[in-house]
Amino acid sequence: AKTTVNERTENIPIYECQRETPLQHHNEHITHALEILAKEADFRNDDINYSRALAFRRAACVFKCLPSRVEGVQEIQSLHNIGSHVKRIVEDILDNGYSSEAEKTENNDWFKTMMTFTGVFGVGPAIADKWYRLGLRTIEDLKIEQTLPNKDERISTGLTFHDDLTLPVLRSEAEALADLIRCELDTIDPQYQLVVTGGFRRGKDCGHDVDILLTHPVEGKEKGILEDLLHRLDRQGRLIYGKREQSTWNDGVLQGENIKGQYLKSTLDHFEKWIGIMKLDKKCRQCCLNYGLNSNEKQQELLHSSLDMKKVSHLRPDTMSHMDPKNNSTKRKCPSSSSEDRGTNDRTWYARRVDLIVTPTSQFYYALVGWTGSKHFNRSLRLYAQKELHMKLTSHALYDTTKKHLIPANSEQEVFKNLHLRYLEPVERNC
Ligand code: DGT
Ligand code: MG
Repeated sequence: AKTTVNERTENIPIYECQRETPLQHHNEHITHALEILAKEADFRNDDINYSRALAFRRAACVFKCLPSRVEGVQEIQSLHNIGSHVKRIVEDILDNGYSSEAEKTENNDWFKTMMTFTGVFGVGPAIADKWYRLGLRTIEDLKIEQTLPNKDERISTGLTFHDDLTLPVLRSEAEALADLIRCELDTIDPQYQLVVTGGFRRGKDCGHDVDILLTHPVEGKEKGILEDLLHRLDRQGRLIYGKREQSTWNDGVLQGENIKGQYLKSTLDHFEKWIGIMKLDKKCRQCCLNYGLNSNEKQQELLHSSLDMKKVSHLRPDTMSHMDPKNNSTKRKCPSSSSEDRGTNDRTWYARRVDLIVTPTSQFYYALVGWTGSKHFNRSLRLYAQKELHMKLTSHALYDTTKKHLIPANSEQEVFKNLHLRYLEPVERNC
């Protein structure tokens, strides 16, 4: 007999970090609407809307881990984190094929403009809203405005390379970039280690940036690596823009921060890092037939889907370091697309957003979990650690607030074990 979604999902655990959330799921028709509404609440940028955004995201996460497509509202009666508002939205989608509320939001002038403006490197909701109120609506408006408030060097660079930076970074580009950096590290000291984290590690095939974690097996030897590496990359003419932040970590940091305070909301950490824009050869851009990226139309769709780049990601895999691009027979060159050459015909490279994060080896596995994400998965881990274990988790460490000591980890599995959680592969952390 056919079991209902309800019967199969009664035991869905409360915390997202206790569930497997795959990249591809069965309820895109529902999560897409909820994520638009979450985004809209994010843009409103205050405490009430922070909670609203969270409620939409938590509901979306439940739908992402369901074993099949929801066909009737009765199927979701007993699920966690589905409030009356979300039920109304789901009902609307099931009755009409779409959510009128999400559609209205998507067509709203303010929302559309906020999406455009926050897509510029260096621009958050507060600045985007300020520009909207000045009557600005398009990237062109921003480029020609002589006295654009809050415009700094970062935003100027973001505007200059906006076309490049809204062209999703493909897995092949992340691999090429990692190879390039690994090559430099090897000449300095082959013991340096590098991992591509972020969405690529969770199996996405494209993203908005490349997140790279650097470490050295001897504690302390990681210091200075960033300066050396950046110097070498600069000499090769690879760097367009970047801001280097010094490490602000000390043993007091963890104990000092208010456990009920901002840290659940914030993704900020204390690692030495470089947040910047690099040049990457156009030829590194290879997409896969399998991923439906072979038509111009699909590429256009991808270009404009800044809200949810992972939609085109159908693949699995884990750490890039285990992937050999040469052996991957599904790879091929993308067909040339006018969109890919928007104003870049005269050059051989694209500007790509890159984050380089340096971690001491003793903090590496907590950093790896933190920088693999997803953001919502991290939030769930931290909330769970705090509420259920009276522990404080960050990208640096796990701190037992009762016993007042740090709990070390020598693998990602150990991070989960220390948290008394079943281990989840990176590809299962897509909530
Ligand atoms: P993407 O790049 O659009 O494909 O999506 P993600 O999932 O790679 O997101 P991204 O690049 O913003 O961040 C990667 C992960 O690293 C994400 O799960 C949260 C984490 N993260 C980002 N920025 C920070 C930060 O400043 N501090 C800490 N601790 N974590 C961060
Ligand atoms: Mg990323």
